[in-house]
Amino acid sequence: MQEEFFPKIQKAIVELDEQNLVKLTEEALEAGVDPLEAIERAHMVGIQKVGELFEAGEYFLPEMVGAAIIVKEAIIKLQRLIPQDKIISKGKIVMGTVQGDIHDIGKDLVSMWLSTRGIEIVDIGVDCHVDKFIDHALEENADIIGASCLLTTTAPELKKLVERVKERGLKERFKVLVGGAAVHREWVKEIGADGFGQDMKEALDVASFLKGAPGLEFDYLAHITAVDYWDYFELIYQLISIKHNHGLILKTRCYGRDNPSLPSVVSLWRGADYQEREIHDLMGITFKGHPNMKPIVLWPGFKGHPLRKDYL
Ligand code: B12
Repeated sequence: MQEEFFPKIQKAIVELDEQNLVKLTEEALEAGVDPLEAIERAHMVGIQKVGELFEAGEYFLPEMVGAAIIVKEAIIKLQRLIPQDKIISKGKIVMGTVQGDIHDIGKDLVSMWLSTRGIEIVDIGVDCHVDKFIDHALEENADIIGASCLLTTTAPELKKLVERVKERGLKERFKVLVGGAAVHREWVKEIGADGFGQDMKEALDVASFLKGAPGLEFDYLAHITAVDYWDYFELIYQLISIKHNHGLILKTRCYGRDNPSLPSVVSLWRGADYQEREIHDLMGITFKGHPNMKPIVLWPGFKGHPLRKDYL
């Protein structure tokens, strides 16, 4: 089973066993593991575990540096294997890590994820002054500024960035998207940033959700459908911009068969209301934040979800 590779890869990262990491990653790919899934479920979890050990005082800086190096290398190799989606061609994001912070694995992963969706990335690196973000966004004629921040001590830089964008009279010109371990959703609202990404998928959601970003403006959700791949469910959203006459297919996955769930998009597109309810009936996926998740095609008391592979 492909699943077996994930804990083994995580263990190799925690043990800083580079040779084994390379070997297991190669074996996983040969066994048909999707590169993006490997990154999300093995490499990212492995490096988080190293962080937990560091926090618990069991690992020290050299271990964290060692783990970061081998994970970055593995991710770079995997990244080359991910097909680039050319459906969107108009979005451009300037992406960097805030001043005082040199963590770049998360920033690079989010960039990679967005670029697989056709969004153009301008990477300005780490330890970036707020004006560097803005100057590059202007020079590159970007639509979005993306800032990563992992340290609580540097989190005020994000607030500064949002304020500086306003001060320079560019609030309407750029959307500001923030993320990283030091950032929390509630706080993001408070500082007035336009979007927040907890992880790669959310970053994609947020970016796509930025219906207002010049050049994107996906104002119409044509339909949502779901496919049961047994190991995961794939959700497919077909978005259209009536204004620009372009379209985008957004795909995301959710794992676990007991209680799979995803955020609802009803607050963005009213049309998602019935469609999410239908998917809930037929696939048993719950949409968090849906205003009324009651059955739509099945009758009360109906057992199971008829479009699932395990439905008999
Ligand atoms: C690897 C690592 C390092 C490496 C970084 C190497 C590199 N090239 O990035 C090294 C060893 C250099 C390092 C140094 C330090 N680190 Co460090 N590090 C980590 C560790 C273990 C993993 C970070 C990581 O790469 N995670 C994997 C990625 C994929 O996750 P992520 O960054 O969160 O990104 C995801 C999301 O947050 C989101 N995202 C991220 N950015 C963005 C941006 C946008 C726009 C969006 C939408 C989304 C988004 O999407 C990503 C994918 O899902 C974390 C532990 C942890 N749990 O985070 C500590 C951690 C962040 N480090 C910590 C500390 C304290 C330090 C040091 C101060 C240690 C020291 N005493 O010197 C220094 C600081 C150096 C500096 N000035 O920046 C603390 C921070 C504590 C805090 N609350 O402030 C942590 C949490 C460890 C801990 N538990 O104590 N570190």
